[in-house]
Amino acid sequence: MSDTSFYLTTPIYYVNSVPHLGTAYTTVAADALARYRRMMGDDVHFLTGLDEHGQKVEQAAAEHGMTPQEWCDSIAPKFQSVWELLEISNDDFIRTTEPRHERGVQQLAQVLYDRGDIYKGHYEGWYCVPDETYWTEGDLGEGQTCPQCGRVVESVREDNYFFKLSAYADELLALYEANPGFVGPETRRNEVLSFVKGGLKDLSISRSNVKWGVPLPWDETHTMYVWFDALINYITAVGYGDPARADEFARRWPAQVHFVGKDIIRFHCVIWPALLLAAGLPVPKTVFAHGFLLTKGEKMSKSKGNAQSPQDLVAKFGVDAYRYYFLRDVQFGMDGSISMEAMVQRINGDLANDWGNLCSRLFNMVGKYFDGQVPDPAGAPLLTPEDTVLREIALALPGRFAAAMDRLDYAGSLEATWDLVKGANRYIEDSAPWNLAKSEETMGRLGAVLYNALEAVRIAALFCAPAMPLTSAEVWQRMGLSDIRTVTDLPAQSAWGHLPVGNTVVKGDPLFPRIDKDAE
Ligand code: ME8
Repeated sequence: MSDTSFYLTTPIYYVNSVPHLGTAYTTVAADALARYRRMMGDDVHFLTGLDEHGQKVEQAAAEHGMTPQEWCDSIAPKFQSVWELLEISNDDFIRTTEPRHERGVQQLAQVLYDRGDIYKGHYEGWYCVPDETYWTEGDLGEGQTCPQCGRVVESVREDNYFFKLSAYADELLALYEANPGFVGPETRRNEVLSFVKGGLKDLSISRSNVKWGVPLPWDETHTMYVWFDALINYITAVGYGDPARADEFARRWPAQVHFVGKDIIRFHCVIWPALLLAAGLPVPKTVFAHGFLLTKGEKMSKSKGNAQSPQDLVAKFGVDAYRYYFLRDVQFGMDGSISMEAMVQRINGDLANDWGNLCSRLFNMVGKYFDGQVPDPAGAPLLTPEDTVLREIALALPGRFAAAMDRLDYAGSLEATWDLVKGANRYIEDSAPWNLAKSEETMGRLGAVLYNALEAVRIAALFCAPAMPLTSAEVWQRMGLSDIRTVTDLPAQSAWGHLPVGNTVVKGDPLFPRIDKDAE
């Protein structure tokens, strides 16, 4: 394992809801990066988890006649099982009600208190319970509604403890200036900059009327504001607050990427780094905020009722097709419309026709012409122009893929991969193996053509693996190769000519059955 720690996180999701397309979107995207970095040999640590405290959870539990802890315990397995279904390869799953977290949160609060960054004050203003966010009168929409979610806010009058957020504005601006990659994408960076330049107010970090939370260590009549508690999960999960895990914390922190949606950018790009700066801890390398998934005119659910859940879509299309669609069809960082039509089109076009069909017909020909064994390309040593073109596409892919993934441009990374998939299909058309098979004299060339096409498939499967781990593993297995999920040397593996001659190739069932449009 390499020395390079690559620590990445998703938001910890509220337990007032079960996993849905939005939370699954962030989690799948983070998973694809985690898988890619593992393939690059990094020592990856991928964290997701649950945000279990606060007024909203207190209320949800009461509505269901449960204690808050019982409520959380009933929701947590639902997240874990959906993440398993979606092949999420998280290394840890943190719940903010765990002692390891509560201990660390209390420690951080105490550090800030001791440094004089927390003081007691009085809060009078508005609070949106679903968003767990404080608002001032001037922020509100018509009818005293939350400017973010549009729901009616509550009036709050409490003695609270405040964090001196306003004192960190200059340091935050210096941070954004010195680290242009701290907030991504660029549009979000501008939003954060103008927010901070507009002036920061101190932040209430405790609630005296909410019982379901971590008590402040110096005043147990207050519980911590749920966002203060939640943000700190990113460090408590990797050992902050536990002397026995000091080495682990030093190795893992700071994180490489926090994946978040654009709705929670201020918490992650303003409050979180200010808390870390105040505590004298390093800030994360990047907070990347993706856009919202939008369903045009309820297309996802209209005809089929409840097709909105990840489970329903996976049952219909399979997990790899699900993951591929969201990563390929929505430009990561922008809002994106999703629809059943677009999903079926991607599955039938890119997956069934281009990729699945390439594997089927190629493996079929190897079975038919070479008894299911990888032929020796040495029978036709000369490179034709078609051979050269195919190899060049394959040689360019690792660099193009890496550049796209470094920008978290999943669509771009898959587009680069599809150049090879399409190139291989074209290569087969142009080389017409079925004609070469007609004469003994061209059998050498036939072997070379099939070898080259198989090699393109082997390499394409490698680059499909972060998005589509199951089918890539299946393709490698059908080619007699090792478990693709154990690859940690992607650059070496993606060099041309690794496919062993004589490997057994089996055709198998279609990787991606075509979806009958009328059935949808
Ligand atoms: O905010 N499109 O949790 P949450 C894309 N507990 N992504 C979406 C989405 C949509 N329509 N809807 C939700 C919280 N998401 C806090 C986080 S972190 C310290 C605490 C995704 O359950 C997106 O990542 O409301 C968004 O930021 C997140 O779910 C909000 O999840």
